[in-house]
Amino acid sequence: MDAIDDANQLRETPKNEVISFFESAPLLKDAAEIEKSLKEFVDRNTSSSGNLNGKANRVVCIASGGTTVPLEKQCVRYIDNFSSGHRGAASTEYFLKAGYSVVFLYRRGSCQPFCSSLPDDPLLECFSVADDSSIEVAEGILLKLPFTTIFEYLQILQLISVSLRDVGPSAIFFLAAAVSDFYIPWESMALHKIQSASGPLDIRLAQVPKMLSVLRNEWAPMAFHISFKLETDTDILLAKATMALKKYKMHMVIANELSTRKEEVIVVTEQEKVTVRRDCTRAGAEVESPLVELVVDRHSTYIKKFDA
Ligand code: PAZ
Repeated sequence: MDAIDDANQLRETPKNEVISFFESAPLLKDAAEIEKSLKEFVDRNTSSSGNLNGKANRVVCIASGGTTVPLEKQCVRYIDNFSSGHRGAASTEYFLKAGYSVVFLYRRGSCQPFCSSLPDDPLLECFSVADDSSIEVAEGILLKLPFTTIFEYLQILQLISVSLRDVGPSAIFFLAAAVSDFYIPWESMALHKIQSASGPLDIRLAQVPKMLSVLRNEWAPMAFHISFKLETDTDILLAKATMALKKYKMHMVIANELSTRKEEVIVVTEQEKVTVRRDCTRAGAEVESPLVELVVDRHSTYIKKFDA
């Protein structure tokens, strides 16, 4: 699903494409409830005395796991991608340890913080002692919002960005989710299960509008924005990451290759390209530990610019 061609990389996201994506998307269930929990969460964690987790007002939105593209409105089949959500779940743990409060926007069924090697299974949550939900309830520093489809993902991301707008430069968007590039617009989607008796299936997929630029420029213009770039061809990885940095005016693009993504990533900014590696000398060490450390450092520098 990640076949962006170079011509499209250079194209601005037309406003009408964004408007028509949201207007034609199926209504988000629980939108009012999500907005309410976001408001309470932001109020609780951005008081004058700092957040409940010790780091003055710093909040990170972590997007994790892959979005699906339904083929039918009453969905039986869908297009999916490989993302396990491990990156997002592990990073959530390190941001919490660094004193941030976290909005964890995750794919239902994907890896969860503090049990990231296990699936998101309600049964497992019954047995867990120090799991994510206990943190949310006990300390109020982790808000978990699930999505499945590309429609849900983008609608919830918009709600989050609007609710974090007043957090200004203290907010980070850490967009590790694998987001579909193509989809079937709701109005042209079959209502019922597609029948195999009709012969081979021809599907035309529309391009998902590039919401990164909308997020960066309109929804949360003061926040610190980090996107990810995944490729399987190392020869084009850095060029693609650098292009995304410029085109979407990201503060950081984290480049990774499919087969080595758990070992190393390359952090690309306007000033530097830093390779971050997992500490192989320590059993169980994860690349997300030094990665989040570096992000927190660069975020602190970013915030200072606004204090001056
Ligand atoms: O979810 P995961 O741990 O299996 O993989 C993480 C990742 C590769 C999805 C993430 O690091 C990433 O690159 N996300 C953006 C993918 C993209 O370019 O669409």
